[in-house]
Amino acid sequence: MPPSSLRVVYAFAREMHPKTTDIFIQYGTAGFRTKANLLEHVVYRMGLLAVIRSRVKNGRTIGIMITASHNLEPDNGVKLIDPDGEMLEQSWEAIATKLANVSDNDLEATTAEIIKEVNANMTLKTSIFIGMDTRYTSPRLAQAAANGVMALKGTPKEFGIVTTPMLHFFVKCRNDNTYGTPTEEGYYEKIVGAFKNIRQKLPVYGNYSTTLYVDGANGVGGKKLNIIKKTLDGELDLKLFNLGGNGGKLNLNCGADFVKVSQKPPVGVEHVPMQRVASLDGDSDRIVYYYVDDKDKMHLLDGDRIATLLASYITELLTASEAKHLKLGLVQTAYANGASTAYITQKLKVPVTCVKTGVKHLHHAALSYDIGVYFEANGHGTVIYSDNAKKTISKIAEEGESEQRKAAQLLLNFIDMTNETVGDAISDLFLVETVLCARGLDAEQWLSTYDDLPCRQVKVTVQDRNVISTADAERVCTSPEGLQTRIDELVAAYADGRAFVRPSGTEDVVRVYAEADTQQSADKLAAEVSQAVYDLAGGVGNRPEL
Ligand code: G16
Repeated sequence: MPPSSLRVVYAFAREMHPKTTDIFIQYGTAGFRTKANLLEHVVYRMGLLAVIRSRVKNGRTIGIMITASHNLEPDNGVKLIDPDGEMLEQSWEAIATKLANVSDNDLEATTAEIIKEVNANMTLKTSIFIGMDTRYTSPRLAQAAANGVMALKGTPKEFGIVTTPMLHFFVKCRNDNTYGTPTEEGYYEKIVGAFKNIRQKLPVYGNYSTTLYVDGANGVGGKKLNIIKKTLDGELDLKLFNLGGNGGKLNLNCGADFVKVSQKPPVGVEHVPMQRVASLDGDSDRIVYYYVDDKDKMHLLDGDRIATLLASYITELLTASEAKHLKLGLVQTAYANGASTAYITQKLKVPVTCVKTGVKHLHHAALSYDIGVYFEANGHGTVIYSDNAKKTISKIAEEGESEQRKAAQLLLNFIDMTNETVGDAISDLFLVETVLCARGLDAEQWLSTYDDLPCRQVKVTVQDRNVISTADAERVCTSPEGLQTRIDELVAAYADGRAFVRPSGTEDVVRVYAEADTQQSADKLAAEVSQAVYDLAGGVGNRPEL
């Protein structure tokens, strides 16, 4: 593409997607996120960037997802998906931020500069996959993305309303046809097909019940499960709630983030004592489980629980198939409950790596294992298998002794059921249900594997959350001065106390996490640390109360 044709980039911007705000926006934990009405020019420019990125990657397909995932309805967001279905390479986040923030007048020149800097061959043909969540602002933003793609002579392919992990899957399949077919049907065929396959081999027994309640967060995941439900032939009896009708608002008092952070059951879900419930988030990239006991107490089974359940089952199958030499490891963040880390390292004897928040960091760290299980406590995670692991397991499934072969075949189904590109609530749901079924467990038995330390997570609003810097996988606060010393003093007063603070990359808040030996202590520690943040990091509004 000769530089003169970049004029259309400016023309499109000025006529259709002008930059109407001077508010600086940054590529955060999972792309750009803010109020939907501030995003149109950003999304248009991400359409441009997706084409440039694709051309740097020899014309391989790139994805653009319009979603603000767990955020409330007025927000929206955009993130780019790299050719293997993973999050955008981190070194490109700064480029994305630069392009998002230049004035319309500088857009043409900046686009030309970026093309030169990354050495993109602008003559290559390219297709860009675009998906969106159910927000009413998403169609308009998806159109802006498509216009950005066309402005640089790329071909947009729009998938309409899909879950975020589905779009990651489509991108991967488009660039690697051994992984699957890049359509919604292809996704169901692979993931749900593997679940049905494995269920033929694992009869229901023990305390496991095939009835599962689901909180769809009034988002896209519940709608897709409604399609899947009809094909399950009784293998799993899904009772779906919060599907977006009856005035239910996206992620409002429901969904995985609400359940995890507030430690309360969602509204809109029928309560049946001891019934296992899976709670998804708005774009279905996260899942947590819970049940309410006969005394109305809610018990949470979060991402840490899912990680330990999957890691222990995979370990069991590796042992049975005599592929123990494959190195399995688990990746967590600072939010992981201390009791889960102790259980994984001491009981399961599985190595653990701790990294910064954001699946991009977890995914990257998990690649260093033959089999990497990664989960954030908030329910965002998956399992990834190296080529070596897949080859070894396939070989045993074909050539091993009878018992080894059986275990390896189960593992192959398990791999097929996994969306390895990113955390996927639907795929994770089928993985969890498989393990619970294989072990004959109900939710209470699942919970009994270890006792969580009581914890509390809260948000503090400050003038500028970027005044907070952290180190050591966000476990240490390096600025503002004095804050970490204050946190250390506060933590020292509690048995099993631990606390950290970090700026959110998806909301305009500082997050505070605390755990201690009792819920009362965890709550108090979280409140004290919140006050320290408010005092030392420029709190706005009311000072948090003890
Ligand atoms: C996104 C990221 C997650 C992260 C979460 C919260 O989730 O994909 O990795 O844990 O945001 O991030 P932060 O604490 O920086 O706001 P989702 O489900 O919103 O896409």
